[in-house]
Amino acid sequence: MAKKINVGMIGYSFMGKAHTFGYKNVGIFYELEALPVMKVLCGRKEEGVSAAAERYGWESYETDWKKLVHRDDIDVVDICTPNNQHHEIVIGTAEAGKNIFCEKPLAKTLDEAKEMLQAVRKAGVKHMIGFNYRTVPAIVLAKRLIDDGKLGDIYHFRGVYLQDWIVDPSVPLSWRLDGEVAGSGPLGDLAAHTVDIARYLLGDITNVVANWKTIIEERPLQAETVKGTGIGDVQAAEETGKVTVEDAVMFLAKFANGALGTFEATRFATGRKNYNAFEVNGSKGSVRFCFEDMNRLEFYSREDDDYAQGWRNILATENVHEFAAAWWPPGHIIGYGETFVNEVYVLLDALAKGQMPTPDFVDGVKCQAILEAVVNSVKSNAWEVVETEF
Ligand code: SOE
Repeated sequence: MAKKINVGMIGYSFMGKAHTFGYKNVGIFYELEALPVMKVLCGRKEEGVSAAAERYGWESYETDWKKLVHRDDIDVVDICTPNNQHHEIVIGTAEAGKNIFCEKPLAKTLDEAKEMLQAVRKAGVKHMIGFNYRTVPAIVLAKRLIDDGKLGDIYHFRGVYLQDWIVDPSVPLSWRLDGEVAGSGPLGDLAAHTVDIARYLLGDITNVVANWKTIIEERPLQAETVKGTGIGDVQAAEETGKVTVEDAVMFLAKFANGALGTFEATRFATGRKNYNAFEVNGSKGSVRFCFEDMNRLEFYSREDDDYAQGWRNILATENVHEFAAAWWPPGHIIGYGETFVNEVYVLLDALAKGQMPTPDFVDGVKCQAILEAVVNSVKSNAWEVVETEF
């Protein structure tokens, strides 16, 4: 009989649904040393969280996260709340001696993130941060090609994360547009992913210089969250409020390995829905990826015969492609939800073996340090050094 890992999850909207999808499906596709038990779902509104617990398949519900984290029958706490709650809940959970899986971005500020890392280190608990795109087979393939030297010396990383869900001025002020709750706009929500992918592929970033803009400064307040799966599914009120985050951000970066980086994140790229894309150029070749075609990686090699050089389009669904082997036969592609199943497998496999999952809170803090340097650069209008030792 496989061991069990008892999970308590805090938050049940978009990321809560995605993580639940992970726990419910991981045992179908992965041989696990320990199976997850979806013990308790936590949310502030009893009516909402009780209905979600029943629909999603959680054994029970709780409205007080402090009670959840102190339950003896919980082994790991999964934090899927808005960003402003991560700091308090992580510290309280670490003090309760529980392992932690926290959604990105780790925190609203670098100081908060450092305190969270200190708390989990002091408590000696395992910790993972939810950079789900690290489990996309095509992105893992990009890393394998780079690490195997197929691109040669790396010159450029070029990453964009483009959405357009708030280009309409009538879209209300949901929490992702409130600086007090989110900490930043597309910088923490989207560029955090691109920064993590860049670090996963090429290593640390040492300097940045940035620019950002709030394009629509006043929006209707949110009246209520309407049923639906979209992150922008909210009802507009009569009153309006100020947008207190950037709508679009761009920055240049220097990598420790000498590569040059360009980053862009916006929710005003009209027509782009979840356009999480990057290109890496090196002395021997290049790779290019776009999440809107997530099963494919484009690869160019100067080592091909000169008459045969061109962009190859690799379908990363073969057993030889990490994470792909767990899924369907070659060519039966996977989607966004499956990245959370892969991520939950990484978490549960590490916990069952008593190991630290990857990416962990050090990755979260290093990402936060880059985001913070971007904020500082917008203020100073100059290049900023990124803290890289934690
Ligand atoms: C909203 O922009 C969002 O849901 C992000 O919060 C997620 O991290 C990203 O994966 C998809 O878009």
